Amino acid sequence: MSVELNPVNEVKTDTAAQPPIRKRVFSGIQPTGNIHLGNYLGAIRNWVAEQTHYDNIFCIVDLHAITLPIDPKELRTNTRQMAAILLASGLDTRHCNLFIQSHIHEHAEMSWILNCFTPMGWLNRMTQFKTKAGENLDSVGTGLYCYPVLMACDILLYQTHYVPVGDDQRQHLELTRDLAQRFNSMYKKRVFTIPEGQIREVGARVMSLDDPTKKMSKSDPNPFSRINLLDSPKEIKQKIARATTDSEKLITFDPERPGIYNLLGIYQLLTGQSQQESEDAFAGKGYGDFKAALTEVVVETLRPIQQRYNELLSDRAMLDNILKESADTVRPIAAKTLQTVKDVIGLG
Ligand code: ATP
Ligand code: LTN
Repeated sequence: MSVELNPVNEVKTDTAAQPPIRKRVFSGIQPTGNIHLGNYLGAIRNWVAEQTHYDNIFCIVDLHAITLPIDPKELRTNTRQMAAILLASGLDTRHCNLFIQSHIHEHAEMSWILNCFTPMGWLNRMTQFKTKAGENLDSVGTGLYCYPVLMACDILLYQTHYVPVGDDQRQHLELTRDLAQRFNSMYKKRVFTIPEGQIREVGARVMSLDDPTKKMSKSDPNPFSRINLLDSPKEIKQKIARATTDSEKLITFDPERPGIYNLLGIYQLLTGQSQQESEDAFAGKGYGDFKAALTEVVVETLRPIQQRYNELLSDRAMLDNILKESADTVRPIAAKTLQTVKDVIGLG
């Protein structure tokens, strides 16, 4: 029996305005706290903007979050907070599904299976592992090493077509595609859909405010390196005021000047202007004017998100219900793919 390319078609009922079968999108985000403007511009905002175009599945990847030490209480809190932030940013569960990874046990089970099919050489090449393990190569858990395989399982379980992520996930996506192709060709069946990354050119790499040669990151120990989505207007003002620039005066997109390039990029993305329009807005002006304008744009973008976030978090039962409904909706897709994999390799 050959396996269908896209075994479970639709999660949501299509409306008349949409083509009958939409392509499936899957993406994930770790509930590790400190969610920042890079996550918003590189990932979340794109998920929201395109949520009506696709059959979307978004996942809060708590199994990934335990690949580095994390306090249990903090993990549980972060997971709900992440759900609230995503919904407050505009994800609408009438158009997409949003669930917690550990609520669908197929992810962990598939992960064991695909670990057995992943050459160590492939994982040895993963740069994120090297960065995150740092000096602790002998003491980090093997989960951190196998992290990309779990990510591949997330994607492949749902027969995903597109994976919208930031630039830092490029290598993990390649591994996912390689793994799917290898498995399909080993068993001469199209068990997995081969996914494609959706990495937007603009916003895919928002840089750190204090060191604009590094990406803005949740795990950077310096809080002044990022603007968190839940920062107060005062914190935003302070962080932008301290952001690294240079001694030149022009407010232009000059890649040789990474500080202003990054800040102007954030301004451009949040205002929806072209590069030229953003440069024109500050012609003849200095950093003071520019930073004040950027502060205002960031504060005004985050204000409604923060307001809605607080409302959502105050109704924990409703939030849990949304997450459960989504998990119940998508679980059969994952179960079907896992069963196919087990059948093909002879388990059971
Ligand atoms: P960490 O830096 O601690 O690994 P993170 O900030 O990369 O965490 P994730 O949960 O791993 O956060 O990423 C969530 C999404 O945000 C992913 O799609 C990722 O590609 C994107 N993303 C993360 N950082 C940036 C950034 N600086 N610019 C653009 N997109 C980003
Ligand atoms: N590794 C990703 C998070 C992630 C993900 C996924 C993204 C886990 N599973 C599946 C896309 C699809 C990260 O750290 N940003």
